[in-house]
Amino acid sequence: MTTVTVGHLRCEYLEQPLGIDVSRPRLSWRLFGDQRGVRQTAYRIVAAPSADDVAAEQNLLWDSGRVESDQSIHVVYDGGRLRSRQRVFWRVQVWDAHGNVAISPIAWWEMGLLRRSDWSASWIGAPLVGGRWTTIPAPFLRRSFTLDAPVLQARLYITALGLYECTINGQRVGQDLFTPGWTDYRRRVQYQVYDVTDALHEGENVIGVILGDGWYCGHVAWAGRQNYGDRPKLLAQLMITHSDGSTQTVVSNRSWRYAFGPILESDMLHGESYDARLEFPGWNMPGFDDAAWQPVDLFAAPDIAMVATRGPTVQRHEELRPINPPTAFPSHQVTRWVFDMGQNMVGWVRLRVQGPAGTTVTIRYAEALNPDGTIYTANLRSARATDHYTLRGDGEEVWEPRFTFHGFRYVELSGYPGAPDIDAVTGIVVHSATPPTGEFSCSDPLINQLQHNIVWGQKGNFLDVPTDCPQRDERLGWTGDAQVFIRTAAFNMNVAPFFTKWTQDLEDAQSPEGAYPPVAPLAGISGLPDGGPAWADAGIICPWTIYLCYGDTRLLETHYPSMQRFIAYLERSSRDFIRCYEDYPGFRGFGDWLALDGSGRTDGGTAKDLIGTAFFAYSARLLSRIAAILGHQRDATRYRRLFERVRQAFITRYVTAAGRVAGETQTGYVLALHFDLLPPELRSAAADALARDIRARGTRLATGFVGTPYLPHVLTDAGCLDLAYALLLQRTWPSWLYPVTQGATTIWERWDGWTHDKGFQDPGMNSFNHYAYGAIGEWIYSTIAGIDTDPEQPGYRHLILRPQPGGGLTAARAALETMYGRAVSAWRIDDHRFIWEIVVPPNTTATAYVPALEGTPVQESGRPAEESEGVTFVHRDEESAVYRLTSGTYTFEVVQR
Ligand code: RAM
Repeated sequence: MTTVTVGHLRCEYLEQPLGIDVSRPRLSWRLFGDQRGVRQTAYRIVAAPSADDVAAEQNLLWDSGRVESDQSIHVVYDGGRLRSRQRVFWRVQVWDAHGNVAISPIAWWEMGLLRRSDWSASWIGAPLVGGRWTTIPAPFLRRSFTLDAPVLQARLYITALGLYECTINGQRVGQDLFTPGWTDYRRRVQYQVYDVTDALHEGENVIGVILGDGWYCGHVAWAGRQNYGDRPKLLAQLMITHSDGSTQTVVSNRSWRYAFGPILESDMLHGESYDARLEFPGWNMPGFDDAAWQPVDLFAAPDIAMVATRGPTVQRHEELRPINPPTAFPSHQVTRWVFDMGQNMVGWVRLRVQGPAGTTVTIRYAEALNPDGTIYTANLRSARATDHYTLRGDGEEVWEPRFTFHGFRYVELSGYPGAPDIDAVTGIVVHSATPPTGEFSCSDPLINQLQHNIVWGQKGNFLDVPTDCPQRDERLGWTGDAQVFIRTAAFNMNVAPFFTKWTQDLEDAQSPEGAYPPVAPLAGISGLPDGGPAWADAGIICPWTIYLCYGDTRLLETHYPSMQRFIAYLERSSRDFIRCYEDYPGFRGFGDWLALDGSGRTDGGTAKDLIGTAFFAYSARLLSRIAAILGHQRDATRYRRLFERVRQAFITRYVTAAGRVAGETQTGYVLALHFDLLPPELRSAAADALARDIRARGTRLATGFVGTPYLPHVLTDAGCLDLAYALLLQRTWPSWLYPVTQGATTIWERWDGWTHDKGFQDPGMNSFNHYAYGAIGEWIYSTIAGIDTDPEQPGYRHLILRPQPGGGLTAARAALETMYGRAVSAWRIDDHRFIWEIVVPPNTTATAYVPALEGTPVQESGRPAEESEGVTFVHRDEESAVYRLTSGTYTFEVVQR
């Protein structure tokens, strides 16, 4: 007897999303069943205005009918046109290959405000204070209103230019931080939707909002304040349906009042200052007398797109306790107390303090310590990263900032009344709510710590946009960094909605000529319209990677015209297919950023035109594949030809007849090999040259941001698995494990951010939380543990399971929550036996490469593999026995000689 169930219903990747604006949302579900070979053969979706209608199959907005198909993700809603605020209920029925039928529970999604005319609210705020470089107090806004009848349902549609925190009757609305999120506010702003039915009651109610500067008018990088606008503004629309069917709308308008209160300044980079003596108790509750508050200013509606929130919002996640009581650094003026959170984290601390009114506690944040144990802040550049709290003086006070964040491991308190104990500070970790999907561990604790550091680098830098770093005056959506790390990110967490939002930021930032910028959202700081090779190419690589990992064709479709403009721009701006040629008048790129062989500077390393041409070829080839996937055959052929031409230009210009690549840098070889830019007969000579260079450096890499991510893959594909492992296991710098041996808890920006002989690198650019080099994570998952997807059947529809043990590891295990369910690959070497446990998610298949020397028998769950249910023998070579698997759990075993 086999059974199968269906559930885990998702709409646009989300569980019951409230307020989406996708006119044809995509629906996904999962099949569940323990037995092998769970496979959907048909489905039927019904959608209706209520759950009862769905159950009774009446009043349907959509009935897909029975569709003979194994598709269970991204099925496009094809029913009646969706209106603003409409909630759609749906369920799916599936048939499997054994004739089982299953029906899912009922789920829903709800539409947001689809038209501009749905908004009757006005933009409001406080009068202008502050200028380009002066931080300002946060306005508190309130409005009291009366409800005459019980509330059946209420929705709050809300956004700001700046940041907002909203309360209704004193209760915070939602869990989201830094809303409405960062977009290029000159073009687009997101709004959020909340179900606030339970927060309202008959009688007097109060909506209270605090506005922060955020990215809109606070400091962004080194550019000063007011990059998008001069002061924060609010737009809020509360739409209430009473139980008698009547409706009432409360909107932001002239009737609101404001006051400046306890938040004296709040800035993303510099921190927050709060004077608790200036609080107005009860300001956001009914019964408060706001006679002393002033009427708000009204602003014209900006001419920008108002869109529903696409990506995950930032939320609070774990809380960290310092690992030791604080160390005191007394001086004649003040005692500084330094706490170690034990982890380089992003967020802030919750302060606990008791003392006389008017006492100010200063909180500073740092990633590292000076040799004397005081905090090291030189690398924060102009970011003050300091919070101030001034006490009310009425017993224990607990405080957290609202509109700032810091990247830190160490916290310094000064001005603290008395001696703080270990619980005076608690670390609050915040990041975009990208659900964890991957786990990796192995028999080497240093690699496990590396994986931990990669994950923490991701947490700290996925803060609404993918940022380079979270601590200094930068924190920008650097395109190159994002491109380099995206594949690793997609193992660790579900980043599909996160990048759906950010690829739009990237398109918004595209220049009229078609160039993609170095940072997105654009913040007017770089002055560069073109990010250059490996940075600008994020515009193609990122959507492509989301397609690979989540089967998301729509993202490709959405950005296809933009990608075409980019390739056209490259065609126009290159000379004889050489991109960023030597006397190119535009920006030639960042080179192999931070490589230790001089790349990125003019005096050595991998040439910028070589990198440019290699990425031109790669992007053209990806676009050719994308065109084919989208059914644009003519385009596919055209981009394929373009790739061939650029490839030929690369060979002519950079490759010798002996397989040497110009400059003979590691990154030069890596790009030529990885992007298939060599005549086939020269590949092994090139790989040999690469391997020789690595060995000549004492088994060390010399690659920067551009070459490093591909390096281990190139070595593995060239048959140099041992060398790839040796590089990974290298403990002296430059290497991934050197920082680990020095106690790092995140990935460093530089291979030599700190070394035992030189100390700290140049404080002008030395982040200890920069995920780019964490891109090794991709190799760790796909090669050590051996989980990968098949580009021909993306989204892990067909898994490639191919662990390649080495480096003396005796075990490795990875699990990945795919769109179809959980995949696992866990191997161990036990008494000369290789034992490999696999889970293939329902409705998928896998190709498993069992590492077995020729002639060695392979067992699966105790019997010869080829006789096992769900296992089909494919072929054997000297290294592995290859099987095709249906879904289910398997244990392979093979004796190793
Ligand atoms: C640095 C950023 C980023 C990198 C650029 C080129 O300032 O930190 O990591 O992409 O420069």
